[in-house]
Amino acid sequence: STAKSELLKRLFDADGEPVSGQNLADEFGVSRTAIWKYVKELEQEGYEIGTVRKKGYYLISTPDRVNEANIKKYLTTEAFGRTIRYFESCDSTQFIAHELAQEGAQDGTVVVAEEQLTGKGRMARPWDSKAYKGIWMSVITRPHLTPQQAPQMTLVAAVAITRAIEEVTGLTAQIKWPNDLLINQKKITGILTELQADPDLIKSIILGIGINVNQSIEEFPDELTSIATSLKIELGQSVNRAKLIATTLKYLEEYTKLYEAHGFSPIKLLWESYSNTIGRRIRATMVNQTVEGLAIGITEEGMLELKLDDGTIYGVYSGDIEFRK
Ligand code: BTX
Repeated sequence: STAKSELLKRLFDADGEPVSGQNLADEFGVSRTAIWKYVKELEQEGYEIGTVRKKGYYLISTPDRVNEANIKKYLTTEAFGRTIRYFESCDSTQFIAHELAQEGAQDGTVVVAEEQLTGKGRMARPWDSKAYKGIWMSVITRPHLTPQQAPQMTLVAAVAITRAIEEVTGLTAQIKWPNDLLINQKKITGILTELQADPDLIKSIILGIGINVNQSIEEFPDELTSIATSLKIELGQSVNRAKLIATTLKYLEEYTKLYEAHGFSPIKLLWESYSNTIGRRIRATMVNQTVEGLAIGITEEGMLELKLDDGTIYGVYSGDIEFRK
């Protein structure tokens, strides 16, 4: 309601000083109870509001939200994030992004939620997406790439997110092929790349990005406490999610353009500089087989190259890897 947003504006303008509920009620032509109800609603939305007896209400803090206005404060991109669809709660931003892409959403459209009820990882695995604690977003991209070049967008996103985390927090994540970012060996980010394409034409690539930002360790489910971490845990202080989203979109746009214009080589260099995978002995589990060998590099196709014990070179196109001694 307009009275509610006017109330909020007055609280802002008062800069922490109390604002009389009675005066506001008189001015807006509503009851004091109505003012009190608006205050309660604002508290529901995450504003912290204090009361001083006989003096009125004062603003303690504004909510940390990843809504359009907060993201756009930091946004410097041309296309990415220029259209933002924001949800307090949803099943999965990925589902919504697929629908929007089908309906013709423009390149760089972002779907972001405070909470996902059924966030998903690869192969329908669940992705824990606690309310207000992380970045749960899907970016609809329409790059000029062939379907063969699409899977490498996961690596483009991994590099972009690593750069953004570095810029905003000073922390350096390591990329574990193909789609995990780790800090201190624990998962900080997951990326899910999905395609809408005809056999020879990409319609859209939907980049699902999950970043653990402000969870404390107790806020992860038990089964994740030994494998997951958040930026707050690693840094010892909270991180501004809206700023991290805007910075991620900046690098995502920059590196997508770089990939379109100059192919995979420059991305490959960046990726290798952040990777913890090359030079390690790993086991790769694919749909119908498992191989073990030394990770020697990634190819122009984003495939992981393993040197097996018999000396043959084996390309892993998709799958999960674990490090071996
Ligand atoms: P993944 O299959 O590589 O990883 C999923 C696995 O990661 C799970 O099986 C679990 O072990 C672990 N895991 C689950 N939740 C978390 C978490 N919050 N932090 C660390 N580890 C976790 C990774 O898939 C791709 C994830 C993409 C998530 C984004 S969020 C926005 C978009 N919407 C959506 O539903 N998914 C994407």
